[in-house]
Amino acid sequence: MFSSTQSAGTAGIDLNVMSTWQSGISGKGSLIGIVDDGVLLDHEDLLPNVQSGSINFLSGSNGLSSNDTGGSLANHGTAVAGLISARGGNSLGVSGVAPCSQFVAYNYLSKSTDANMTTALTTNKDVYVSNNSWGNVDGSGDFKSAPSTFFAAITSGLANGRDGKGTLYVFAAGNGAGTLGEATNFEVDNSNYDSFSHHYGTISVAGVLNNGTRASYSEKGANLWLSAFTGRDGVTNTALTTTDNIGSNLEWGYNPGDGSTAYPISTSYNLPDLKYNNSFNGTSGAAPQVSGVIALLLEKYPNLTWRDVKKILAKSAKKINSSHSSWILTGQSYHFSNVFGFGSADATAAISVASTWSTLGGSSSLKTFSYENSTQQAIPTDGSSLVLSAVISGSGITKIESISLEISSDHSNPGELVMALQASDTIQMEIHEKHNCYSGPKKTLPTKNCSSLSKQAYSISGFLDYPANGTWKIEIKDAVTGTSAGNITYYKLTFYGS
Ligand SMILES: [Ca+2]
Ligand SMILES: [Ca+2]
Ligand SMILES: [Ca+2]
Repeated sequence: MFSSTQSAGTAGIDLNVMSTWQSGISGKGSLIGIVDDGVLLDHEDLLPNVQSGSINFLSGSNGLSSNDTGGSLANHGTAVAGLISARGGNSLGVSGVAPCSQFVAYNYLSKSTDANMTTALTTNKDVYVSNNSWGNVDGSGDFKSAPSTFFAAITSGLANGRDGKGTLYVFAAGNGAGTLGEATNFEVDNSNYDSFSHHYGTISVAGVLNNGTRASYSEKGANLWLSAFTGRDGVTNTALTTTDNIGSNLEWGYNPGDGSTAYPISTSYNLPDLKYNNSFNGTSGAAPQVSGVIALLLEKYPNLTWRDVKKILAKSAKKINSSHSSWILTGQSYHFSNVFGFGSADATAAISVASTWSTLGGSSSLKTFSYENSTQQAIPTDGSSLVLSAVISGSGITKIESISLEISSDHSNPGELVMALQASDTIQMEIHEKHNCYSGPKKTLPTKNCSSLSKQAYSISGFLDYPANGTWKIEIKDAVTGTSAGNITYYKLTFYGS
């Protein structure tokens, strides 16, 4: 998180928290909701920041139980919690990004009913930031839905959290781009294919290594908002150091004391203190850093709405790996990449941008405008593009904050399609790429046709601050020529903004 005192990594490739901490900002008063498999609440370096109100869906109990909110199931959430809210300055273990923030934990992933999800995401309206280092199962390449209760819960929390200023929902982008060790040009999942990742109000976080390059597993997506730091296996590549779950015989967590780690690959080295591990990784490790940065920002400026925070984070993000071919300079002067989002989170820059900020308002003043078209337009079989147009006028939206695109097609294998959304100024954002789908979350399994596009939704972040009025073009190409290509039967654009 802070690069210059570490032996590995590139100086300046970090969250830029030091001057924020030195100015006395540590997340005090910011409440985090950790939606995960469970958190070891009485961990020595977490307990000082535990707030009452955690829910254990397995036992039905509220509050701090004797040991944790998930027993051996609390491995992942305990690591996530430490990255945000391990207490700093206590001469123990580690420090989270927001070392004096407080948190409540919900072990939804250990009993994942829709009702529990809604509870975990919305029951405590005082939650500033809801951290969600989870999504649908990675690595099959297929479109994965989320229940309507999910979208309702997020929409409700944006509108009703923090007295109408909104809870911030941070999500891991997903680890299904490939598997560890694969070339970075091997794409399976895209973050947008997972419906948990593309609500217009959420913040999807990609993972980069400590030299600013993409973590090979981190999913691309037009829906990405930010990046933060993560690692590999902790052996040949640096991984994240954080709090670790312990059991009655200290056998739990990613550092169970037997020289192995549970995820993603085994390693022969970890820390001697089994209450901490140095092998956590994935976009699950990146998202909590953004949650921590938001906790710092909201301590200093608690009146910012969820919309303010999202735009401040985009404006203050750091362009990393600046020669990467994915970077686009938009017509509104943002740098955007479908690998890195607007860039890596920068705490000190965010607080600086916020110091002169005029509020956008919350959900109640958010404008939406939709255009839809039921149609029957053939996708060419010769590799040329079908271009669908949407001429928008009278939207009343002069500054877009997010775009949602829904598409239906009778194409038998939409994995063959390449799709992009183009604004009036001809800047294009890639929203779907040619990829294989597998019969399970492993590329060694047989391939299959990807499931059909039935009002499949994609979220597009990069047209931030564009006017909605104008001519939008959706370009669709079948990258596997000669075979039947099918038709586009429906498309809908929804603009959110002010
Ligand atoms: Ca500590
Ligand atoms: Ca995924
Ligand atoms: Ca352990």
